[in-house]
Amino acid sequence: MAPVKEYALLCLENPLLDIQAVGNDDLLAKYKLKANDAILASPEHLPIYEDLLNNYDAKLIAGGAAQNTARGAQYLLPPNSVVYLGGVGDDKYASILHDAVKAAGLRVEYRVDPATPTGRCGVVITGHNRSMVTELGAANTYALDHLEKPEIWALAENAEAFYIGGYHFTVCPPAIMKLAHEAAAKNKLFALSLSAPFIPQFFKEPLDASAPYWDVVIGNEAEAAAYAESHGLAGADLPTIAKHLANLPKENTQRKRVAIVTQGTDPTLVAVQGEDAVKEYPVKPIETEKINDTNGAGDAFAGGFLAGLVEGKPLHECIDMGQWLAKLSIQELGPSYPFPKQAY
Ligand code: 26A
Repeated sequence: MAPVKEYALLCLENPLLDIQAVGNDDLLAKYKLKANDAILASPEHLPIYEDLLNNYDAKLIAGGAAQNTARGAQYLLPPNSVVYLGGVGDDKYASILHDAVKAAGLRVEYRVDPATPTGRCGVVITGHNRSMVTELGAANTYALDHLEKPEIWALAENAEAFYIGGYHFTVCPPAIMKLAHEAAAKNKLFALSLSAPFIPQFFKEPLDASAPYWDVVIGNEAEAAAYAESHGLAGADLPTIAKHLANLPKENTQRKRVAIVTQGTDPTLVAVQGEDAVKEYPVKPIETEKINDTNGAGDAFAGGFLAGLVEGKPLHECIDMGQWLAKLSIQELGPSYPFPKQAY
């Protein structure tokens, strides 16, 4: 296997601090939340952060979906393999994020907006479900000026693979497209997560503009179903949706697109552009008592999967690495990975 180039993987999205607690149906009802969802906070949601901290013994945990993925990929790769971009404020929450990524060996290049607080995500755990309410704060003021700084763009030019959290479509589609064009022009890998049902529902236009550039697209069952619904495929089964995603028109014809649909404990579905069969990969079994919480399981899967791709591993092994890291992550509190490090 070829050695991994320094900072071969560059990730972009929204750095957030998770305020995570075990909740109950009353708490969900109070803020009109679904048990398993991810939304942007409206004004009526804003008291939830203090509520979680004061009344539910919430923990502060480094989050932001693609930042979790970046930490996950770095977990499996040699030191200095992954760099992550996003926007934060100049506050206590940003320093908690800095400490967490430092411990994980992840390099971050944050755009600092001193006028806006670091973004927060309230995470309400009920059983194996998690409901997330995000106030993006400074993550929302990320802008192209940061990506275009010579020292930051040099990182993009150096990278061999990009991973975009789809949540970033709510923030700065031009930055996503700039990386997409760089990838296609130089035959680099461009991977995207659908992130949440509301992305294909409400951010269809920028999502679709990026679609021709996807070499890899990852979503869970709810995100795939939401994509289908907003693209005239309502009610299609998951293998059909995976196949549809894999075979959308593609800009860079030197790579075949891979579409992955995860579905919790059910098998991971993998469709490859131009191939008839949609393959199923059963997930790694785990005893229910060992599951701490499933928040971040999908991010961990993407992290393991991307680490495999960056190392040039065959597809089936990349899937296995994703499933392995997801299994480790759900045994931790929040979107975290065990320390000391376990070897794959
Ligand atoms: C724009 N939104 C809503 C978001 C997020 C988000 N990350 C970026 N943008 N909403 C929730 N998350 C993160 O998802 C992780 C679990 O997959 C949370 O911070 C959490 O760590």
